[in-house]
Amino acid sequence: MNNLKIVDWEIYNLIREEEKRQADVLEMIPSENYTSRAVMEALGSVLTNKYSEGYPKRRYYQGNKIADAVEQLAIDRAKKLFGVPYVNVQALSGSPANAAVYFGLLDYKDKIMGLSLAFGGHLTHGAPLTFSSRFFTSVQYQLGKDGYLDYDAIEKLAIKEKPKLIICGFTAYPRIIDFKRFGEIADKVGAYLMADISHITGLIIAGVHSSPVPYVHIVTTTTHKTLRGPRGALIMVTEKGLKKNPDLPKKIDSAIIPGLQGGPHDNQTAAIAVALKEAGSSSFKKYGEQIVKNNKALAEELVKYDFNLVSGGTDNHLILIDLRNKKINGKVAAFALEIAGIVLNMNGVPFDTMPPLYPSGIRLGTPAITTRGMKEKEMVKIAEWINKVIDEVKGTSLPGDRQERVGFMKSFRKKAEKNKKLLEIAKEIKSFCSKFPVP
Ligand code: DSN
Repeated sequence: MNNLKIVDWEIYNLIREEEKRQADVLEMIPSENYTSRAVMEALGSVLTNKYSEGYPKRRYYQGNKIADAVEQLAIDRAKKLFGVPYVNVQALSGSPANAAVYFGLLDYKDKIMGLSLAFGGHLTHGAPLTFSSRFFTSVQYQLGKDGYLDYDAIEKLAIKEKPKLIICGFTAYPRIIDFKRFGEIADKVGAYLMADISHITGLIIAGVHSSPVPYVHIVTTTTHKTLRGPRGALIMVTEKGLKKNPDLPKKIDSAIIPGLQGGPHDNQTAAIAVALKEAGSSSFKKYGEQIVKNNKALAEELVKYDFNLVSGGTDNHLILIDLRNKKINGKVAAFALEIAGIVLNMNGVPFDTMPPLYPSGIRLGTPAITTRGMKEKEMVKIAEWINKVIDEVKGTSLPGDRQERVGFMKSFRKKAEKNKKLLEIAKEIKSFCSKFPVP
């Protein structure tokens, strides 16, 4: 980054600091990962200079022969990897991808049915305040008391509400999704079925989670989570989708442009193509398998420390911990863990009585630390550290009053930043992390 250093030392230094932060801590936010250097090189290439409104061989501007080849490669690789007949690689990220599907398929106020945010659905799956509930009529399903999807209840709701689109695929669900069952439910009520597999794409490619492709009409995914690519998204139509409506590709293409976006980011498209090539390798299969092995090992260890895991455990890359038995709020815990070098996120848990900004749980996972080469043995140590941190701060009670909570968090942060035990753990983690190089 020699040029950057000369032109803008402030941004240069911030990037260097972030590089160091990412290397020194355990990155355990389950939606984050480390891309390869090859992906970053494509992302930082001259392709960022080009405008390419339209699609390969159908561009509005001149000079797009190379952009066409880049986009076509990304499309072809995605088609092959997922086994689908149509892919759009232009959505800038997950939310725009989902928006394009809704605007392409639905009319204003048509009914959509997704998992509630409070139970692990995504914002764009019909959550209040978002475009998905403001432009469309949103009906939301929940998890059962056991933390699992309750397919009978989902079916009953679908029969009652008759949504035009059902959404499956989640952001905080630690179990395998039965896409076949979702397919049967959607077919029964004549709804379109979309699977948002953003979190589990890498696991599907690696064969450690079943694919939704035979059962759903549309698949969306971000490209930067378990897939390990740049930020971006794919929208796919399946054979089943084409059978239901042969116009789906056309509808989605035109929902992206001119509907929602202008020119695609060709550098991003190239980086997606690189990530797809990497994901097609045999080492990626091993990577996906190891994510799940690590996560299961971590879950087993956490249970030994009396952590209450939503649904009792995990089948995939993420773990949701309900901290109520530890008498600590998720926000307080996430902050203390960050001081100690364990980066995860606060998260609501099913039937949470706390508001989203002070939820009762935390969400963590193994995609990024698996990229660094950590294995089951390392999970034992990580669980021990998590337990030590929570032990250090548990019992820290959050004031009931909203205003008081803000002041409380400020003073908690100040104290935590000087807490000797947390700082000691951070040091240990930094030295531990140095043995597992970031790509
Ligand atoms: N922000 C993503 C996640 O963390 O799951 C979803 O958009």
